[in-house]
Amino acid sequence: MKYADSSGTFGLWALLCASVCLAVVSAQSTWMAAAENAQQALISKLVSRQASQQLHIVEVDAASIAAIGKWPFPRDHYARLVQELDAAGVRSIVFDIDFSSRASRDTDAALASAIAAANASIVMPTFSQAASEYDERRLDALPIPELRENVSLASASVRPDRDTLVRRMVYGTVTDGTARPSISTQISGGSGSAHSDFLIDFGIEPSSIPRHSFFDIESGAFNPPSLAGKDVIVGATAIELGDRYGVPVHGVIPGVTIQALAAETLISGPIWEAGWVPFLILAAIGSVFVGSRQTYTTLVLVGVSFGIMTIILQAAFFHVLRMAFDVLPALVLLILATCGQGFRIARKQLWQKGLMDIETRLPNAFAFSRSDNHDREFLAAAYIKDFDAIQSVIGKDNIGALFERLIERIGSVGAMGEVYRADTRIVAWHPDAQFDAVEALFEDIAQKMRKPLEVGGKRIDVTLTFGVAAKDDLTGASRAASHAAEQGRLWHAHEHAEALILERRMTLMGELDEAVEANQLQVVYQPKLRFSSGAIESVEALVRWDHPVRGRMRPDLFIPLAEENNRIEPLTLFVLRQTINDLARWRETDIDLSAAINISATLIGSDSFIRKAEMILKKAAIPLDRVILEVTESATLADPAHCARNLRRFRDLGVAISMDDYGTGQSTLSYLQLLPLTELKIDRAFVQYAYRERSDALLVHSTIQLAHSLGLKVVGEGVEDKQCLDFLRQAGCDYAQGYHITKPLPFDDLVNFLGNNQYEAAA
Ligand code: G
Ligand code: G
Ligand code: MN
Repeated sequence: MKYADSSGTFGLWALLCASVCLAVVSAQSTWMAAAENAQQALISKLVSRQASQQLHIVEVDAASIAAIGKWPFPRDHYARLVQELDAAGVRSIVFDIDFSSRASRDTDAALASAIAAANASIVMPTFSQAASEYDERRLDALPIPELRENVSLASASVRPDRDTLVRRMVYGTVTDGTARPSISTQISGGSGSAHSDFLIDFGIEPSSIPRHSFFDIESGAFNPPSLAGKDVIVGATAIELGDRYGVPVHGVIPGVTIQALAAETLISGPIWEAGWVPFLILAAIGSVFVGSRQTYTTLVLVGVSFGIMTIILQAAFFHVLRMAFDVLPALVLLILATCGQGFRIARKQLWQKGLMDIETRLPNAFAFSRSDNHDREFLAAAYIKDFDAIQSVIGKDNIGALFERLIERIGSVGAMGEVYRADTRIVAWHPDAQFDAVEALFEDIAQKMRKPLEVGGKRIDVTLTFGVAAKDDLTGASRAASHAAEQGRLWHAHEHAEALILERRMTLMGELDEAVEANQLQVVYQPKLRFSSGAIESVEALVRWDHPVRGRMRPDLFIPLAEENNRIEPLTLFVLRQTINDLARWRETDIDLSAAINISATLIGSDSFIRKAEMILKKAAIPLDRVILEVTESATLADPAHCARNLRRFRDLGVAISMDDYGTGQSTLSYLQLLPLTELKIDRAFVQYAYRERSDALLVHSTIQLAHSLGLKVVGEGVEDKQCLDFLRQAGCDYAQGYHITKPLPFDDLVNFLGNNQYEAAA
């Protein structure tokens, strides 16, 4: 069943466009930014790492305040701190402490002279702040002039994002027309343009930055070599000093720690921000995969793995290459694609449910209406007789199995293609057959249905009737099939189909007339093996039609038509002439055969035929006892007495008379007495399985007895295997005919066949 699926690529494009729009909008929107920040924080957490150990923090902590007993510290404490650190050989001392106002003259001087004496480079902060709460002007707070002399100045400003978290740090600021580096730029010795900023790497573990208490350093209670060559940043960590900010991952931390983390970030090299495009492209590729999943399980599996892959890749890029990406648009695209595909799977399943018969899982009438039948010739339907009785025997649960077996059986006759359950008790299909072959097709199927179906451990007899209609007319075919059931006929054609069949037949009959003249008809011969001599003494002539368009046609496609349309006489006369010619040619090569010609019952009553046939026979250059007439049609003879008289005229010429297809139809016992017969052919339906079916065996045995008692020879037809042949021999049958000996053969092939004695192998 086909399912329109052009929405696939379109859907993908729509998704892509949607997520690009989303990415653009997300750059503006607060909550999208918040989501992006949250996931980046997650990445930082995933890839946490240690600080470089080059940078140490000297904390103005609670212990130092307690020891010194005063805040702000008198400046001589800073002087001692500078002296101690410098003596330890630090490379630089960076103050994240405000020196913009005077303390006392002598302590300020003490600090100034300590700075002047130090070898280490000293950095002091400038803070940019609002002039007052509602004043937009920004003032720059610089250290007092005495302290400023021997230090570098660096900006210590920290700028939280709108959600109050600090994520970024500037490379520098311009205050009062002077560009100044930020503390972190100053420490790392890097450069960058003022006002442009960078992401602080919160993957660096703050606790891995070495720390010292202010008072311990001032009082010399530390290990000086551990600080040699290091950079030291001095700042407040005591909670009561309030210099604290919220950051991602680590919560609220002191401003000095933020400065340290920013510096550490630059020491490792700044993070390159690669935006949202690369991962969106990756997600687009992922969406193609997602979009081709057909089950929920694989869909979720693929969707989730692409999501996880995005996070892992991003973490890897961050950790190894120090690249940060915006992945939210990509994740949104993946989620949308997964949901979208999930929706499509659901829709498709629902759709298929609507197209499927629940009991049998066959496509239903609705499915038929959606299918395309353009290249089909016609539609056939089979109606299951006594369906209710069958259902009550096998149970509702086995209906599916019943249809399965049934379709198997019908399918063994000819290809069916898609089979639909048109109705509770009707299946429909487009036979792989020509219109004029429907009758033969249905007869073949009916023949196959004689054997019971095995369903749920029970043997069920199923009788079918058939209907045909135009290729797209399901109702017509179904009605025709149930109509046939009501009428007790094998099949029925819906009106339109009937007209079509009629038309086809008429053209076919016109063609048959031409065929006789154009030599398209051929005669092939099927040998009969004589048991008593083990030799082939007789053959049956069978007509073939090599149709220029339809190829070789089976006689059952055109013989019944010819009979109905008065074309059987010329055809039969043709076969008679041809067979007599061939018999004469065989005799020239010393092959002495008898040949049987099939004569339709309708012809036996025809005086015109009898006259013409007599003429041909009288002129024949062969002994007429080599000719056998096989009376084929099993229907009642119109005027049995008249027919008997006609046949006697042939008998009088020496021609033998055979009764074909004995055991089927109306070939009644009375004919055996009435007609001047010499031979009886038992129908293959009884012969084929007589070796294992008791009732068949009984009929074969009694027919042979009866025939012999009437002085008739008996032929067993349709011998397809050795068991069958052996059975007939033992039953006292006189001749055997069938594929086991050979199929019907053209003239030359038969000569070869006899020459090679191939039949002996069969016997
Ligand atoms: O093998 P085969 O498919 O040829 O035979 C199919 C049917 O056609 C058989 O029933 C056979 O008797 C019949 N048939 C074959 N040839 C002739 C013929 O020349 N005349 C008539 N009336 N029937 C024939
Ligand atoms: O008797 P009648 O003319 O109906 O039989 C001839 C038909 O039987 C032809 O169609 C011929 O091809 C067919 N036929 C001959 N031998 C066999 C056989 O062994 N098996 C089957 N199924 N058909 C056979
Ligand atoms: Mn025959």
